[in-house]
Amino acid sequence: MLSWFKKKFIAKEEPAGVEAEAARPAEPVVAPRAEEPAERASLLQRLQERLAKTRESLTARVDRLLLGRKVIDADLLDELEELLITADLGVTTTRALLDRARALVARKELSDPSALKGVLKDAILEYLRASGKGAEMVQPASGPFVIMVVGVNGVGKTTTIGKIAHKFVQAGQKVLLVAADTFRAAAIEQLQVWGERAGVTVVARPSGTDPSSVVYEGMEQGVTQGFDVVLVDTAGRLHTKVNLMEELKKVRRVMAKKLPGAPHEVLLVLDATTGQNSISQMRLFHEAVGVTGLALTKLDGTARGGIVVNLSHEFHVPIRFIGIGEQTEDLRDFDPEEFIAALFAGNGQAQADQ
Ligand SMILES: Nc1nc2c(ncn2[C@@H]2O[C@H](COP(=O)(O)OP(=O)(O)OP(=O)(O)O)[C@@H](O)[C@H]2O)c(=O)[nH]1
Ligand SMILES: [Mg+2]
Repeated sequence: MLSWFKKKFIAKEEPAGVEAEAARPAEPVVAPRAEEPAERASLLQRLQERLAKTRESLTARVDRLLLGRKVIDADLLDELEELLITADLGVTTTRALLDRARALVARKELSDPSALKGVLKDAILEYLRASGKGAEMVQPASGPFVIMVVGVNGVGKTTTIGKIAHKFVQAGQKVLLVAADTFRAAAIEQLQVWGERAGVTVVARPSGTDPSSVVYEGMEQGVTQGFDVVLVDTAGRLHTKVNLMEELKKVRRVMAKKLPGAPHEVLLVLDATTGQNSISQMRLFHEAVGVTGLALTKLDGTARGGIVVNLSHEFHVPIRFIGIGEQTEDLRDFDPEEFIAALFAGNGQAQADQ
C-alpha cells in the first residue's frame, strides 16, 4: 500500500544518540504492509472478478481468435490488430505490439499461434512497468506533501481523494483535505463526509468562493500545523474549456507560492469507461498543469480497461491507483504484475505460458 510514497530522511541536528536514525538514507516510510498470502490471494481474486469485462473484451477474445490456428499469417495478425484496437489499446499501441510480433515471426522466433498471447502479455507488462519506473514520490524534507487532484466532471476525483486519505491515515500520516471545488455546494459536503469517514480535517469555504483563496488557506494550515499530506480537490472541468484550465493553472501557482515545490503530485483522475477520450484529457491536463500521476477509476464496470495499456504506452506517466468499485478498499495501488495476472487469468493462461 502506497508503495510509491517515500519519505526523505535528512541528517538533522539531533541530540546525541539518535543520529543513526536521522541519517538513514531515503527509504519507504509508508512501508507497504506485507499482505498475508491468503489475503493477497483474495485481493487478486477480487481484482480478477472486477476486471471480468475487460478480460472478456481483451484476453478472452484473443484466446478465441487463436484457438485452433496452426500458423501465424497476415490474416491472423490483421484480425488481432482489429481486436486490440476495439479493446481500447489504441492505434499506436496496437501497432507497436503488432510490430513486435511481426519482427519475432520474421526472425523465426515465433511461429506457434498459441505463443502469441504470451508475447502480448510480456510486451504489455513491459509498457506498464516502464511508465512507473523511477516515479516514486519523495516527501519533501520539510512541509507537507501536496497532491492536487484534477480531472473532468464526475470521473471520481472526490471519491478517490477520500480513499487516498484513508490509506495515508492507515499509514500514520496527518492528512488535510482542501475543498477547492467551490463550484457546487454538494461537492464541499461530499468531501466533508469523506473527511469524517477518514477522521481528517477538511478546509472548506462557502460555495462560490475563489478556489485559489481556499487553496491558499489550505496550504497555510498544511504548512503551519504540521500536516504530512495535503490533498486538494478541484472542480470537474472539461479539458477543452480554456478559461477553466486557466483557473486550474492559477490554483497551481498559488500552491507553489505558498510552498516552493508544491504541488508535489498532480494526480489526474480518469474514468476508464470513457476509453479513448482519456487520451485527450491526459494531453490537455498535462499541458495545463503537468500531470505526474494517474488514477484510473471505474475499471469494475467497463470492458474498456485496455485503456490502461494505451495510456502507459503513450505517456510516461505512472498509474498510481486503480478504482475497482465504490468502497474505500476498492482503490488499489496499481501493481503492473498483479494487473497483468488478473487480466490474463483464465483458460488461455496455460496455453499462453507454454
Ligand atoms: N463503480 C465505480 N464507481 C466509482 C469509482 N470511483 C468513483 N466512482 C463513482 O463515481 C461517481 C462520481 O464520483 P465523484 O468522486 O463524485 O467524482 P468527481 O470527479 O469528484 O465529480 P465532480 O466533482 O462532479 O467533477 C460516484 O458515484 C462514485 O461512487 C470506481 O472505481 N468504481
Ligand atoms: Mg468532486
